[in-house]
Formats: sequence, C-alpha cells, structure tokens
Amino acid sequence: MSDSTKGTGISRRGLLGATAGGAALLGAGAGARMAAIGGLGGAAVIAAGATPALAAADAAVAPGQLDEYYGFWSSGQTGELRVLGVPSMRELMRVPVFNRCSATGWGQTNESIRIHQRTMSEKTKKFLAANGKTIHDNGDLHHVHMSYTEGKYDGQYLFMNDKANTRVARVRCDVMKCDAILEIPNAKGIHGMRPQKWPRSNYIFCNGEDEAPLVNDGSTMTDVSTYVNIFTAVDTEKMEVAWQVMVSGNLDNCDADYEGKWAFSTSYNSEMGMTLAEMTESEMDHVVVFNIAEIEKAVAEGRYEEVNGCKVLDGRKEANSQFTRYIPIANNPHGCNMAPDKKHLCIGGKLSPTVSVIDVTKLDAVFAGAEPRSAVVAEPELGLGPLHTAFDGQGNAYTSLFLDSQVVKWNIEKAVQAFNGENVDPIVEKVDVHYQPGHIKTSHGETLDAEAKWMVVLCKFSKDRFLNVGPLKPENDQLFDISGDKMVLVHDGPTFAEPHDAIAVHASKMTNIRSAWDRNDPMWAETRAQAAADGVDIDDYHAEVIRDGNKVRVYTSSQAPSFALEQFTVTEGDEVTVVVTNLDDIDDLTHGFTMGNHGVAMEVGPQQTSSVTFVAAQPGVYWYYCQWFCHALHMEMRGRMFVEPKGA
Ligand code: CUK
Ligand code: CUA
Ligand code: CA
Repeated sequence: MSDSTKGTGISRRGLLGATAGGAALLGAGAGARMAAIGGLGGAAVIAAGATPALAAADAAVAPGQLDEYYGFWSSGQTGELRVLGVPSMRELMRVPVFNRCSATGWGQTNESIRIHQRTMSEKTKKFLAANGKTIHDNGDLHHVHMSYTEGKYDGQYLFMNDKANTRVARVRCDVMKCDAILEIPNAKGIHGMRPQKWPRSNYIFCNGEDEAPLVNDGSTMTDVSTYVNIFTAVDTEKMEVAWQVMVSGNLDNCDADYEGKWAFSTSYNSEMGMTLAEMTESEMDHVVVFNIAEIEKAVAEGRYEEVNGCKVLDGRKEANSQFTRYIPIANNPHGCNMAPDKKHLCIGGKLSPTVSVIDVTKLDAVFAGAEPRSAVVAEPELGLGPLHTAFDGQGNAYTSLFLDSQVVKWNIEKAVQAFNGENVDPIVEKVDVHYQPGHIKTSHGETLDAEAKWMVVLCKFSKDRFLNVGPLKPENDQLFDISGDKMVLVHDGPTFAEPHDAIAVHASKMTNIRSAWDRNDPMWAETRAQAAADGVDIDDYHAEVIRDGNKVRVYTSSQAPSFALEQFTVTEGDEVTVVVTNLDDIDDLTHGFTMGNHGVAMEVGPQQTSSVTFVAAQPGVYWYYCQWFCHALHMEMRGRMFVEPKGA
C-alpha cells in the first residue's frame, strides 16, 4: 500500500482510516451502519486529528532499572496472561492459563490438570471420563482484572475470562500461577468479566455473550424463543458459581460500582437476532443493571431454580423482577466503564458516535419505578466507533475511537453540563493512534487510585508501524504520557495476538510476590500425599521408583547440575508418573524435566514439586534432561529411562 501512496500526500494512517464508512455510520438505518462496519480498511481518506507530539524520554527505563508498574495484559486467542513492565513495555513473563505451554508443561502436568478438573462442571467431567479426552487447551482471554479491597487493587489475585470455552480463571499473585479454572454451566461464551470492587471482590461478574437454550441438550435447537443469556456471579474464594441471572438480550461488557450495590452489562443484541442484520436492526439496545442486594436476598430465601447445580434467577424483562433494570442505549453499545468518581458509568456507543453516561446515584429511583433513561445524564458526541473509556481521577475520561483511530480526552462534568443545555464543549483533546484501538487503560484507572500518569492504547492493527513479518502482523500497544496538558505518545509495543485488555498496578501493591515456592504449597498437595503413601520424603534428597501394577511412580530431587536419579527402568506399556522436586532455593534457579520422544516437558522452579504422567509405549533407551539452563553443567543434567519389552 505504501507504494500506491507515493507522492499522493495521503498519510499512511489515512489509508486505514474508516472515515468514509464512519460518516455513513452517522446516518440512520441498519444498512448504513453495516456499511460503516464494512468500511474498515476501505477508502483512502485522511482522518482528521493531530499527530501526537513525539516522545519525551519519560518512558525510558535504563537497563538494570526496574519499572514502576506491573502491567497485566490479556492475550485473547493465545489464552495466556502476560506481564509487562510499565512504562518500559518490556515483556517480563507469560503465564499460561487456558493454553497449553511447551516451556512450563502447563496443561500437561498433573498439578495443572487437577486445577482444571476440580472446578469444571460435573457434565464435562463425565464427558471427559467417557471420551478419555484431555481438557480444552485453547482459550480466548479478553479481560484481566485484579482483586479489589475497598475499590483498590489488593495484590492477591488476577481473574480472567475465556470466551471460547465459557470459563474463568484465577491467578495467584504470589507465584504468578493459575490456581483455579472454572467452566461455567448454563452460560455460553463468557466475555465481559469484572470483580466486585466494594467492599471487596467477593464475586467476579461474568457475562454470557452467546444465546442458547437454558438446558442445552439438543431438545430445542432453532427455536430462538427458548434461548436465554446468563449473567453469572462467581464466588472468588471457592471459585464456584454463586448465582446466575437470566436476562433479556445478550451480554457484552460489564463493570461494577464502588458501593457494592450494582453490576452493569452492555447488550448489543437486545433484538435476540441470529444474523448481523437482525442484531443491528433496532434503534436502541440497552444496559442491564443488576441489583446485588435484591439478588442475594432472593438467593437466601430460596427464590431460584436450580439448573445444572447453579442457582438461577429470572431477571428477564417480562419477569418484572427487582433483580434487573434495562436502560435503553443507542444500538450496539460495547464498553462499560465505571469512573473512579463513584458516580458515572460510561457506555461506549460503538455504532453511535456517543458515550452514554449513567449516574449510578439515580439507580435507586429507577428501581423504584422512575423512567430508566432518567439515569442518563450525558451523551457527548465524541467521534466514530467509541469502544472503551478510561479515567485519570481528575474528572477526565479517555475514549477509544475504533473507526477514527483516535483517543479522545473529554471532561465528564462538562459533558453533563452540555447535556443540560449549557454551551460547553466537553472534548479536551483528540490524538491519533496506530491503528484501530480497542481497550485503553490508564494506570490504576479502574480503581480509586486512578491517576493522570500513563495510558496504554491497545491497537488492533499495526499495519506499517513495524518491519513486515508476513501477512499476520503484530498488534500495537501504544503508551502515552498523560501527566501534562497534552497526551504524548512515548512508545509503540508490538504484541502477539491479541491483547484486548490490560491493567497497570504499582509495584508497591505486589507485596506477596515470591522468588521461590513454599515447600508446602497447595499446588502439589495431592502429589505430596501420594509420595507420603509411597514412603518418599520429597523435602529431602531422594531417588525412588515405586511399582504399583503397571503404574510406576518415579521420584527424584533435582539440584544443579543433576537429578538424584540418573536412570530408571520400566516395562513397555507402563503408565509412568515422574515427580521432580527442585531442592535448590537460589533465586532464579529453575530446573526442568523433558522426557525425550514422549512429548513431555515441565518447569520445576526453586523449591517446587512438579509431576507428569505418560505411557512408556515403545521399548528402548530414552534420555531425559533438564531444559531450563541452570548451571555450567546444565547439558550434563540428564539421565536414561530404559523401557524393557513386554514379556522380556
Ligand atoms: S472486548 Cu476486545 S476490544 Cu472482548 Cu473487552 Cu472491546
Ligand atoms: Cu537443571 Cu538445567
Ligand atoms: Ca442491536
């Protein structure tokens, strides 16, 4: 494309702009709106807006210097959690969650599989037992959020969703490992997901995006009148479903307030349409408001139906319950972001150029019978394709404009004044981003610690921003310094598919993080119990082989540069479980265990116990080795497994 622009004076970013399509978007009618969607990547039109002021040195973090913030990034269809340093944007770690990880063995080690099976639905467990299949090892991790105590990050847990397989997961902040994955029954396609913010994160709220029959067993298929969408509250301690609410329309993004009274979800398919044309047909969709106290009361009083082991309440419009209210919002809204002023909820218009601002202090009146739209106190027109909004704790909001490839900074109070007819312009500044931004996040912006410091813009397209790496391009996470009058672009950060969301947490909040495991960590409690039953002390130097029919349990400690056990013998067809305990407790001294030609590898961190089970199917000599570089004699850290032919 760059060739065709030579000498035309058309900017590179203009070619990707959808301004032409976007203009059509302002016109009424579903046809025009869909033309707008199709317009992405279309006509060559220069988007309006200032090129960002270029980098001050603010983001520079010198080699050897530490970042001020931990950035926790989702990874979309990659299924993992990523840890970046902010402001350097250096990738520090990848934490496998819904994905299978070759380096750490996640999804293969017994410890990770147990975590999964403990919390999956009975139905899935039965299905797996019947089919002998493994767990799903893909995920679509859109949103990551930290646990809150009184509206602020508390450094305990990170929660994340899997849209692909209707799951949520919890990651422990002390060791940065997943310790629970819950497959949510009844719902389909968990998308929006937020922890409760006040008084603490007792729940995570989870939106089921896809419509399906409530008992989805094949007894009804195409009859859409039997379809529902489900809003789920998950108990964050037990990682079990606390309750579920059936709603009218589907559910996209969600958030919670700062008083513990409400949760909110956007719906782009109030039409309950099954095709794009049907889903964009109405003039208005809605935001669902959930009344937590009313729902908890009904649950306590037993006013629910139990479906697949979950307490399900009916919050659909026709049920006229006190569980929900539906606030009409222009067709196909998307983002749902609660401002740290504790008052204003911002709903991204997506197909409408507006953000709808809901004053949550007016919701008691709405539940008492006031007109639902009476809670809308502002609706500034900001630009094309508003998706998500972030905050700086100083009364400003920042909204991503997907179609315009811009971020718009605007003042909430001025937007309210303009809505009341005053002659003020809420827009403070617009800045170009590269390109097509989804989520934008400010440091601590989703907490009562919100500050005007850093803003990350997660751009879906990088196009010509980096060296060409083939048809599949990285995305581009841009970092802005928002501490001054102007938003200043300080960094481009290419990322692999597809971070939807990110949060930045000041390093001082991460008080629990460890450098070595606690030997008594619950992660391997079951492995420890089995070792005790086998008479093996896994806390001391050990090399033991236990035979139990055709099951063989191999226990070895590891200390750089050797495994205590340098060879062992099994019989063809044996089910072999290898348990490795790393007795080194030196900072950064991780070992690994890879069994050659068996598709087996796992991480064994300082003081960690890891185990993996496989079948020794082929007679012969196999080398196992440590794949984590640990010592000058790391290559020599290996041993042999002899698989004797059956009946020999
Ligand atoms: S959604 Cu991805 S850009 Cu899944 Cu948070 Cu809006
Ligand atoms: Cu142990 Cu490499
Ligand atoms: Ca719609």
